[in-house]
This record gives sequence, structure tokens and C-alpha cells, in this order.
Amino acid sequence: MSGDTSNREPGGRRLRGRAAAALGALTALGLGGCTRDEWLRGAMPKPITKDGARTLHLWQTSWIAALIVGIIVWGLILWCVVAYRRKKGDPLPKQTRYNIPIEIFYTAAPAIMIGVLFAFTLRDQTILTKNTGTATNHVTVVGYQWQWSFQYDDDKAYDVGTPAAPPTLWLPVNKRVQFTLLSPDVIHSFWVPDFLFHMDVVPGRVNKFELTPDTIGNFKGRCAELCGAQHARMIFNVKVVSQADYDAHIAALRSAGQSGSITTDRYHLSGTTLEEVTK
Ligand SMILES: [Cu+2]
Repeated sequence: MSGDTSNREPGGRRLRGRAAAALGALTALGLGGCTRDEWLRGAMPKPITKDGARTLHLWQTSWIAALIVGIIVWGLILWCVVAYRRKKGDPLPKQTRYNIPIEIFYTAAPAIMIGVLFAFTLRDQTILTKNTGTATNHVTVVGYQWQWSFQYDDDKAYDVGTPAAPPTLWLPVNKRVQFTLLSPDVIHSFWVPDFLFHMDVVPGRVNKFELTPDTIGNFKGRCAELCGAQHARMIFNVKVVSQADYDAHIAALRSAGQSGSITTDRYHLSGTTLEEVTK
């Protein structure tokens, strides 16, 4: 090493060393919070519905496929770097360009991979968004700026949320539920992360989907579509409970006067039509 570089090189190496240590610490911090189960789920929440397993499986197999491709690509890169590294005095190797077979290969291979991912996603999405008509519980969800209201269609009771008092969606366990999603203003998105599912709530359009909650517990719901200044306040609670607890809650809503169809100071729900309330 010549005299004038000896001052700079160790400094540069020290800096790289520190950067690597910082990156390592950050990664450890980020991954250290994950349990073994979370690792195996690829950081997905544990599904609380019968349908969620399919989404989780698609996610996990996509990761496995990506890792297999990654290992092959990283291995080839590493092999090239080590086996073909330039040694002292080596001349510049022969430069190759316009290798038609290789160009066809690296265009076709990713296209095939994307095609496979697309096909499996399409298959699962078609199954998960299918309305089978077998639901025995029907809930109309109104997403509006900026909260949610839930109407229990079969039980003729409802709950209206306000940003100050987020509502709770009660669902009896193991009962297939069909959600009808309505919006009187802008596009929202009805999202319960633990369902591993969300669907947009579009004004002027009636969106429906079904699922079967199979885990009793308390969960969180959110709006997954940036819908305005108070979008972040569109949080709600989900309670999956026994049929008896659900019935008691419906009785409580009714005795609080929240029976019939959702009526707020802005709209009244009539079937799947939101009628503006005029004062
Ligand atoms: Cu929203």
C-alpha cells in the first residue's frame, strides 16, 4: 500500500464497517420482534376466518417460489463474482452483446413466473370473492367520511360510529356472513387485517363478499383507502362472539333504540340505497 492511500483506506473501511453494523442491528431489531409462527406466516396476521387459510397459503407459496428464484440468482451472481473475478494483470475479457438465446431466456423466464403468480392469484381471488348465497348472517356496512356504520340486516338492528366513538362490529362465530358495502361520499375500503381480506366501498356501487369467522376474540378494523383528511380515524372494532353473546348484543342495540335501518343526520339506508336526509 502506498503512503498517501494508507490514511484514507482504513477510514473508508471503518465507515463501511459501521454502516454494516448499523444495518445488522436494524435488521435484528426489525426481525427480533417476530415469533416463529409469524416467521412461518411471512408476517401475515393469523387468519380468523375459514377463508383466510387460502390467502395465507397463496402468500406463503409465493414467498417460497420467490426464495427459490432468489437463491438461484444470488448463487449465479456469487459464482460469477468469485470464479470470474479479475486477477492482477488479466486483460479485459471478451465483451459479448446481442446474445439472442440469452435475451429470449431472460425475457421469457420472468414472464412465465409472473404468469404463474397471476394464475394462482386469479384462482384464489375468484374463489374468495364468490358470493355463494349460503350466508345465514347479512351485514350492511356503510363507510362514510369519516367512520363506519353496521346494520344487522337479519336482526333489524344497527350501530352508527362517530370518530369520537368508533363502532364495534359483532359477528357470531362459525356463521357465514355476507357483507354489503355502501358509501354515500367517496371510495373507502373495508378492511379487517385478521380476515386477510379487504374490499373497496364505492359510492353508487353495491359490493358484496362473504366469509366465515371461526375464531372468538377482539380484532381491529380500518379503512384501507385514503379517503380524506380524517381517513386515519376510520378505525373500528370487531368482536367475534358466541351466538348467545351476539343475541344479547342485538337485544341491547334494540333497547337503545337502534332498531330498523341505519339513520344518521346525513343519510337513511333504504335497502341498498342511501337516501340523503334533508333538513
Ligand atoms: Cu375511508
